[in-house]
Amino acid sequence: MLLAESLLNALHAYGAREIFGIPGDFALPFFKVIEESGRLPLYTLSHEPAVGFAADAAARYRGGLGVAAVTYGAGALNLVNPVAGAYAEKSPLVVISGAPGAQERRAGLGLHHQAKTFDSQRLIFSEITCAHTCLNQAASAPAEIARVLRQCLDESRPVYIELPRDMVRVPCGPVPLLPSRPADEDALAACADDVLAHLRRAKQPVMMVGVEIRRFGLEQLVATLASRLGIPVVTSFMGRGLLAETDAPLSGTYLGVAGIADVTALVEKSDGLLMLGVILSDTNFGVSASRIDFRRCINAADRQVSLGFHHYADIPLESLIRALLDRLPSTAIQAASRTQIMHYPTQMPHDQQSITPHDIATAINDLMDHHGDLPIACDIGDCLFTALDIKHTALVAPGYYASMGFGVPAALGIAATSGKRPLVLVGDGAFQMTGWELGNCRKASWAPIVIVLNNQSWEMLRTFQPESHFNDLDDWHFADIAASLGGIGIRVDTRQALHTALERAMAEPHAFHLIEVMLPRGTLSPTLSRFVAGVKRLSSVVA
Ligand code: TPW
Ligand code: MG
Repeated sequence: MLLAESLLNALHAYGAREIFGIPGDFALPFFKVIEESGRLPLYTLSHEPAVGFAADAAARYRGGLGVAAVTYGAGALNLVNPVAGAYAEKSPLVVISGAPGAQERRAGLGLHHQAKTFDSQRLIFSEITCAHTCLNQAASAPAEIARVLRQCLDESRPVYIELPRDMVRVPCGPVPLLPSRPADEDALAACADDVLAHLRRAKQPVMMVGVEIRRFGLEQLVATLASRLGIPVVTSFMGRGLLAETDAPLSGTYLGVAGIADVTALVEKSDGLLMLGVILSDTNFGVSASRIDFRRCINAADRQVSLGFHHYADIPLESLIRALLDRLPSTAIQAASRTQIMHYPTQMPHDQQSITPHDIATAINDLMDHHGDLPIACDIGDCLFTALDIKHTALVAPGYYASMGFGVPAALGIAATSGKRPLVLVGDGAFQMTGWELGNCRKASWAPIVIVLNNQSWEMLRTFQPESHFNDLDDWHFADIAASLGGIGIRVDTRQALHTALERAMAEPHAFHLIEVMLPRGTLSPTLSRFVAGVKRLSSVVA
């Protein structure tokens, strides 16, 4: 077997289902093996940031590894931002970069795409990945690949594999399939007992779920745990969309002062907050109405559990949840305290009024009520706050690292890995960054429905600094580019036209639809208005 074939087999065995990439001469030999082996489908895109976002989103949506394959230097270094985002938001993204071979490294010349030294690139990636390796020896390659891929899954963070081009066709053995690193049984038992005792003492326990429960494939187990415990469940902001495909009794999404008041009160008044896989970030907790005392919470994330002043190391989330389930009676408890607060606006009037972000959410809810749920890929900007008024459905979004440009490529990742038709919510500023990637839909038969919230503005920035004119963007007429990219574009500025465009998109599923929604500058979603007010209030307290 060739080394590249070993690597591809291992990627598949550890859970990858497709590869996104852009080749270069240092990567051409590997891409040849990808194509000719047919082991995993290869989707080429137009610019490496989109390759990273698409692979990341495929991993988030499907669960399991996402793969981005690129060339050395100019290719790989274009991936730094998406990989940093995947690190921050715990997505198991495997970066495979081509690289110079051993002989050319010895030639004494500076090689094209070389930044500083041959190792510069690997060192840069070492900062934003949880494991890295250079496959420059056939004998150790299988063990190295196994080590790195196991770590990727165990930590649910990106890893970096450098593949020198002269190693691609070297004979190599198969890669062992390593099981995930187990917990210490005694520590796990003590921890689970401790957690249950803490919950039993609490008068108002609440469960908050975060992205790790999807990363580790635990949504169904968590839904069962929630029903056996009989306590209310909320998602974190980053966790929006979690449990949507289960029957877990969700009360809503916690967003402090920016969120629904009842959900905020539920979380902040709890004396037993059980956080499962939640990232302790400012976007999740920075706008709390009354500060949550994390020392009084149970926090299980990053293979650790802390509660009060007790700390348990090396406890995988799945082991903890299974240990808790083992200790609970198998019947669901119908708790009187269960509160179902989720609601979403519906029935947008089909009239000649101009459109607000709230109307967009309402129109999408109407669409899903009629045609069934669509998975959503969302960018950063008011579109993400608008998404909070949309029915709770599967969602991928950069809610913490907050890189613009994520939404469109993420939808391509969802489409590639699931075959489903995603809905994209993206602002005009973010669309300027990666919207062009829609040109890759036709050859792959993807047909996302893309809603561009065109306020001709970096509106989120304007909310913080209204006096700055540089936040004004020009009017680019995005709908007009759709036809040349192989899709259908329509610009809408009334609620009637928005409704008609969405229905048409559902009726014509064979091409992407770009619905450019014109919004007057300064029209914000209700959640962004509350978020901005909250942040301003908090920063004035700090100042
Ligand atoms: C890669 C900083 C955060 S929000 C924003 C910027 C520039 C404006 C977004 O404009 P858009 O949406 O997309 O039109 P809206 O609703 O605000 O009008 N560069 C990157 N990522 C981020 N987050 C920024 C800059 C930013
Ligand atoms: Mg905008």
